[in-house]
Amino acid sequence: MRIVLLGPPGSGKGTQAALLHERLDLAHISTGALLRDAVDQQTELGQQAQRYMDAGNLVPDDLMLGLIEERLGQPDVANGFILDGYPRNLAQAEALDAVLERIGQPVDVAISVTVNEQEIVDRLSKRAIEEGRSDDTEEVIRNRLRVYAEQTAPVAGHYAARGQLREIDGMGAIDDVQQRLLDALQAG
Ligand code: B4P
Repeated sequence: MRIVLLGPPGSGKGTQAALLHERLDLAHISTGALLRDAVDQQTELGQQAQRYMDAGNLVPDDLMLGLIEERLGQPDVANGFILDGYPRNLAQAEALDAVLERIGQPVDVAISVTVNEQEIVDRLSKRAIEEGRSDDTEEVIRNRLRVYAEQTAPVAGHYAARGQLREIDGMGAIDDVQQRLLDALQAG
């Protein structure tokens, strides 16, 4: 199965994708995690991406396309995948369609995880204390939410137009959200 997970920062995409990866043995492709690795290793991509991430802005599409194409070329993708954090704007959604068509692995379903704004701020502020991620400060969280509303929210419409979008409630306990996700995947 090939799944796109959509949702604002803090909606639990990364958390849910990791659980789904264990349960269904699908490749978990998190562009945020790939970028953070590149920053840690100070690769050329990491050096270019860091300032965008630290400000809570999207990393330019051309850099992202190279990264996602390389990841989708790896052998574990043949078993299916969960895309967590990509696509994040309409141009990325169209670029992804083209890459997936080329490799014969089109998206089956897009799941949008919804949570209210106060919950997002609470979760990310908690993570800031626990993990110290440089983009979890209050000002940057606010910008990430703005970028999400302007650029990423319209991506849901891209999948809805093809009848591929399902929505789940991301509020409540992690296991409960996972169960809703599994139910949505089984809903056919
Ligand atoms: P991401 O790594 O995707 O960051 P995120 O949107 O905050 O989501 P994440 O998956 O980490 O958090 P989650 O909701 O699971 O991106 C970081 C940056 O990379 C972006 O701002 C951008 O600059 C760049 N980037 C990434 N992809 C890009 C792309 N395609 N194009 C351009 N730029 C890109 O979890 C948040 C917290 O909530 C966690 O601490 C978790 O433990 C907690 N949580 C989860 N579920 C919970 C629940 N049910 N109850 C309580 N807490 C919960």
